[in-house]
Amino acid sequence: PFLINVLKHPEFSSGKATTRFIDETPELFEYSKLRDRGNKSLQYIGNVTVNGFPGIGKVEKKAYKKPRMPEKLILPSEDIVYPKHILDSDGPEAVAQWLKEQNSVLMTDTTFRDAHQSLLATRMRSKDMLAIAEQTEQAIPELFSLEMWGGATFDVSYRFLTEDPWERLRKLRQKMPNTLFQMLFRGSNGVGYENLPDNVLQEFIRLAAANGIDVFRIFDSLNWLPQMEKSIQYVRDENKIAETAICYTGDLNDPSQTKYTMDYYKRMAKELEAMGAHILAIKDMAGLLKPHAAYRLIGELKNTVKIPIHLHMHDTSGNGVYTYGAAIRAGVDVVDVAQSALSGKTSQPSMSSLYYALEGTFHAPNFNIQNVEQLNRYWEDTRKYYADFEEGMPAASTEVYTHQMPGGQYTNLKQQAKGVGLEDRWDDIKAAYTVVNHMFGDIVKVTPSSKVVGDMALFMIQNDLTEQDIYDKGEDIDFPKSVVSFFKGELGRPEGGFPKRLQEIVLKGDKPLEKRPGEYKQPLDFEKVKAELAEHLDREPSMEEVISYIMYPQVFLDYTFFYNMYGEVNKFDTPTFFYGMRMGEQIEVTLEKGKTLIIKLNQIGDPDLEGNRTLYFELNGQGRQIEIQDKS
Ligand code: 3PY
Ligand code: ZN
Repeated sequence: PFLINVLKHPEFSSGKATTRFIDETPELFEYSKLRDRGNKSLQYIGNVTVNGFPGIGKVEKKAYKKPRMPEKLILPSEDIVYPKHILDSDGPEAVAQWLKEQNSVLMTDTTFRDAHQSLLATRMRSKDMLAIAEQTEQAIPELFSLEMWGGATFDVSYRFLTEDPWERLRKLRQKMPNTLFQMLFRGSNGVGYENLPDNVLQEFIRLAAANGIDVFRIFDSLNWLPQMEKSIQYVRDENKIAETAICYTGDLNDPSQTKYTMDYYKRMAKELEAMGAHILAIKDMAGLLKPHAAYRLIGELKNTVKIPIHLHMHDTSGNGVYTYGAAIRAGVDVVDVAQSALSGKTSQPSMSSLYYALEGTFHAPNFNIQNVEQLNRYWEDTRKYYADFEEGMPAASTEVYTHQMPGGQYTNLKQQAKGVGLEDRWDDIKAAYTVVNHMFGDIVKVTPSSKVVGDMALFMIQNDLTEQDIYDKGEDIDFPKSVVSFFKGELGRPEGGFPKRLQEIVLKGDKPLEKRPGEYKQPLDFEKVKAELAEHLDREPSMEEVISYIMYPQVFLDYTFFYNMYGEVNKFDTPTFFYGMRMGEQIEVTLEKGKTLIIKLNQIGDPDLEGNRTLYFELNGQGRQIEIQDKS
């Protein structure tokens, strides 16, 4: 098609064209580029229409209503104070000081990160966030921050959504210039599952800050402080907010609790403050903090440290708002909530429920509830797109107090179990999870330590092994890689050390690390990696791409391969992205301002002998046929 355009071009046919003709006539390239983009889009739609989306399979596309948008937002008053402005002008300490001066409890909205990670297998697409981003900033300018990056969203966006997470960050930043952006950072594991060299952590934090992150919630999956120290320093070096988290586990008020006691939390809080934390977070990733324990914990911590306290929890048990109420009475400064439509169960408690629970009280949060109800309608409608990823629990479940599984892991482990045909053994897997936690010495369970416990639980059920079998036959057992790595000390050290006997069984004579894993790692040579990646990409990569490739080499390469094949699939509306098109349907895809593809699917042919089907499309009015292999 490109050559045909050249031949038809008036300058070419008049004989005036020179060898520089092609260089000097860019509209030909534009035209051929748009055609190419159109073809790639049809390939994607054709494929997902015929073969379905990974993890969902072939499902008939439903007719969705366009999500309701806010229509009557009360806009922020002129004198509103945005913590983002305080950070940018006066630095992180000033934000911490400002937080402590507020009577109203502040809120972090997790809808764009943890809420969908914990309810919808992290599958929320940027397009659905961007569509409501500006209105979110207008509707709730009183937010402390918006959690919208990090945790599992980083690799999932490459892996399953063919989206660049950096682009998500930059685009949201453009639409929400006045809101503090918060991310979840897994200490020495960055946004991955394994220890990274220190210079990689540093470069990642530098880039995240440069692209728009303001608040870094740093945690370690075993609450081991040496794994957090470097990250805290790197965030401070960027003049951003280092929010350091203590992961909450067990039950503070249980008289038999010997490890995770009030003294334990107080000691950690003091050490984190001394390391330079601007804010202390209590990260209750499973939702185990009961109301009376919350009152006690927050009250005592307020008397222990000077920095403000931010409470994060999951509403798995259904007690979330009650726990928040107690924590707020004890003086907590910020709590994490989600828009109602994406709240509750394994997600965070609802922002609006909390509003009504506290209405009229001294610490009541300050925001316009009618604005929030309007945002919520958008999320009610948008959540429907993701119905096929709703693998979670159907209602609140107090079993979490027994198995202690983090909200973000629940759906993932269930998927993992399904993947190995153990879906029917879910109750047994939960029970094994409890047993494994006990065998490991009652550890903090959060990514990636929670994955180790989950892998081991699944492994025991899969191989019909009891706890006793592990001790009796352990020498002959090939343990999952993550379990070996844990006992080797590659995630750091759990409180109270490793259970010696099990460690010996798992390591089979290998010696555990004596120091922080990062100390064994050489700084990575970025120039070398960059050159390697340039070979793969056939162009100079950005530093963001280099760092993504370092953390997720195969995932990143698969993403670029897929992107080259199908183009900007992030521009499709979500139902089309997951379900393709119905026969006779017409959609519009805006690639950029002034460049819209109008796509109509007229017919799907029967498969030929090789299983190929021809799909008959119209692309901007012109007939197009695409051949797709039917893999069913
Ligand atoms: C993550 O690390 O992704 C988490 O959400 C941990 O709670
Ligand atoms: Zn969480």
